[in-house]
Amino acid sequence: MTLEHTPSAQGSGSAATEKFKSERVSSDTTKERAAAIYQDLLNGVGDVIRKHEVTYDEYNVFKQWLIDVGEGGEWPLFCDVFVEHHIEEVNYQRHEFKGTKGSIEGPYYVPNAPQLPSVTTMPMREEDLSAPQLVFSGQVTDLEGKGLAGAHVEMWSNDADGYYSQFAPDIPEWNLRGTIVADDDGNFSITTLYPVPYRIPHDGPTGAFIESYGGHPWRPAHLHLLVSHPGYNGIITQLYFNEGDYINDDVASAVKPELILNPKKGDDGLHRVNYDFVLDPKPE
Ligand code: MBD
Ligand code: FE
Repeated sequence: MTLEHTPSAQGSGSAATEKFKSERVSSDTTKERAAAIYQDLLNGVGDVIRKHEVTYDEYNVFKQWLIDVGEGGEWPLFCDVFVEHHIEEVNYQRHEFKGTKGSIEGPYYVPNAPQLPSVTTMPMREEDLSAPQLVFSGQVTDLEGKGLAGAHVEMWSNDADGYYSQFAPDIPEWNLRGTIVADDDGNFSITTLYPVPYRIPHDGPTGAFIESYGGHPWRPAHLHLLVSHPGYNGIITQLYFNEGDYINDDVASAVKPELILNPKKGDDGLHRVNYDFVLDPKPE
């Protein structure tokens, strides 16, 4: 790892915050629903304070920490690591999807990654190419197993040093990012860096939070995916690797057993694995 490749939490955090702000989000939540959520939220905070008899010093450290997270641009990072898995599970169960299980998006998705053919190698730097490689192939189908021609498999992952392009300095813009266009039967085959465990940025307030309770900032090795086809519910998910470090101890609590791959190493040194994505039709 070279020094130029060491991004600070501040740098990756504020890049994630700038990206998030550009999305201009909104919600049509009613006043009644807002009141119910806020009451429960504040009552929950009150219960915790009473249960643990939180001190004024602890309260003031908390206020300072909230300020630090905002100034460091780490709210997208903190929320996606510690809160998003609840949101993802609640929404997944509510719609009773039958297709491939989703998982959290995390703070580092970038839309409109360049299109790549159905059989492709991800854009990689030399240091990524000289690390172990994975051939990840599969088919995108509907619930009946019919291939979805030209389905989009958007994939993004961290590099050999553990960093995401566009969220760390000195990495080519679309490194390890791409929109793979499946063939007429929905098939794809992607050669990529065999993912390595990833440490979330930990030199800022999110790291201080983790340190304060004696935790660790690691996520197991993972691939991020957004699989979509017109007329179908797009899925955001992640795939993990059997027996990898932190698979049972993900700081972001985002591993699901259905999403763990078991690649086999071939005589040519390449690891290969197959995984099919099943998309639910859009309601209506
Ligand atoms: C990541 O790479 C990630 O996947 C999540 C969920 C949070 C921070 C960084
Ligand atoms: Fe990630």
